[in-house]
Amino acid sequence: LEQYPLVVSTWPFVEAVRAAWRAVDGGSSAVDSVVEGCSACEELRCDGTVGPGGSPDENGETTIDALVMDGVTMEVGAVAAMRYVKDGIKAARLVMQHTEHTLLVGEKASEFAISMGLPGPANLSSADSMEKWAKWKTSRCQPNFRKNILPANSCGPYHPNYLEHPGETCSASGQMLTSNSRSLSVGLHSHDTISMAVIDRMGHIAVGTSTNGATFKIPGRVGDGPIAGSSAYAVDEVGACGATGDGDIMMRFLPCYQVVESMRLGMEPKLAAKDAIARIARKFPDFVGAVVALNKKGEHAGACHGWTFKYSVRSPVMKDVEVFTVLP
Ligand code: SD4
Repeated sequence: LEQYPLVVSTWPFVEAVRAAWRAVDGGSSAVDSVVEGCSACEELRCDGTVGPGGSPDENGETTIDALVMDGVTMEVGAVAAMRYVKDGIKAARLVMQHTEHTLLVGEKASEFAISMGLPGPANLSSADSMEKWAKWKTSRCQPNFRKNILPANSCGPYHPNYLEHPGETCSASGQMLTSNSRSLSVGLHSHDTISMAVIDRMGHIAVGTSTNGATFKIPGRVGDGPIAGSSAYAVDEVGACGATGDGDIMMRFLPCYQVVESMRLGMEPKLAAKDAIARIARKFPDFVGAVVALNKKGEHAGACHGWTFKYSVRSPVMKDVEVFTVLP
């Protein structure tokens, strides 16, 4: 079939798409190609928000959320808030292929990954992540993910117990953050998540995601990244979806499950993507996020809210990866 193989990914993660394309064009399965693609992103530290050395949490530690899903078997493997191991997507594949489970978390996920042969324990901090964190830690008004804790008209420096250690009253230079400026300034100042779908030569479909999650998150926070149906979803007979954005909000709506199920009922990718985003925006008009939808005909489309979204595609009729821009 001329429309296969096919690779689609959130954001202009061109090298990652090329890596997945090389694999799938060379005959690898959809699952293995998606792992190749997301691994490339982890190694390249796409945007400084995927793989080792990316977005730190409140304590300055970088952790990894990742997921892989096989659209043929509906098997899923995922790791959440994984520490000390660089290879998020490979750890997710190990969970899928070598356990009866779907999701492992934290240090136990790391222990499993290492016991199965992945390198570790490794330091996931980089000069870049440490510098970002140090700046945040010492800034006068720290944007953060807590709410209903700060005394009115005050903010940072961050302390876990604001009630005992009230923040300073902010001058003109600092201000309390609304939820929208929070997403923009805390978690989502860059692209944050690779969510990739691959259709292989057999026409089989798989998806994968990898991310450090939200920058300066509360330690232990798990976003949409490792949640099937939220950051990604694949159903062999229908198509696939990848998502990126404010995971704390998006994971309440399972937008990728919504997209695939809408396509199953006959919606075009564009309408399915727009509908999934609109459902979230109706309740959370300030949320920032996007989805990319792909059906089995190889038709793809994106929809976004609160930012301009780009996604990348490589198909047999393209000479190289092409980047598509979606306006809110
Ligand atoms: C998260 N969804 O952990 C990720 C972050 C992201 O674009 O995708 N940003 O919330």
